[in-house]
Amino acid sequence: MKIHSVGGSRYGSRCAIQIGAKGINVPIEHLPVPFPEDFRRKNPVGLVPVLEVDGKFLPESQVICEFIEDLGDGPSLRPRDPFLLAEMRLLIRQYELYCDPALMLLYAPWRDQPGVPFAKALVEESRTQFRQGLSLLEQRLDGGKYAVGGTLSLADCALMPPLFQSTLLFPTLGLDLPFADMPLLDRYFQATATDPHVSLVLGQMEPPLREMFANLRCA
Ligand SMILES: N[C@@H](CCC(=O)N[C@@H](CS)C(=O)NCC(=O)O)C(=O)O
Repeated sequence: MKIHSVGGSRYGSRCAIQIGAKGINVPIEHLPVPFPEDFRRKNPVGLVPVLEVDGKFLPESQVICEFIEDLGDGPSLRPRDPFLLAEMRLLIRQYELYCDPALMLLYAPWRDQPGVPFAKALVEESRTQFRQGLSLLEQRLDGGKYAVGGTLSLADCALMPPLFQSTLLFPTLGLDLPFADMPLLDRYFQATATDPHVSLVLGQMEPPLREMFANLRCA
């Protein structure tokens, strides 16, 4: 079993935190960018991460994470309490539905035309939408170190990589950190970033992201 990903990926990093926390041996191989021509045979959508297991390919980071949990090896990253489990899934879903599209607003055109400066209005719109999504998370967090239940869960695996990415992205474009004025989210981010499994993966994300963001400019 192995995972195909790419350096700095906020989605691949979900699986990386989970794998580290469970102490299991699932190698994560980074593809060159652009991806090899035959990659779409593994995932027709053309996105990483993809889990390769027994010659079969499973895309979508959250599906991969849930599959790895279902295998049952290592400590569980899902709360036992049904309500906390639902809370964990809600935070992940709220992030995906209401926060991540704001980042895609920026990344999608840039992917087609790398190096082209972002329009200032687009950057501001992206940050505004991102903050609107984050305010939903702010309303649900309980002020604890981790997102739910006082221990590391799949919610932290999903939330921490993009929050970290946003702390590098928006300042690079001359804008303030997107959640500095959201006390629970800011405290959550600072506290969970000290978890050793999270901190290791954020540290691995940083160099490729800094390299990618070095070319971002705002027109
Ligand atoms: N919903 C997907 C999103 C995956 C995704 O957007 N992956 C990015 C890397 S962070 C990617 O593969 N980008 C390559 C491209 O857009 O060409 C998941 O959760 O796995």
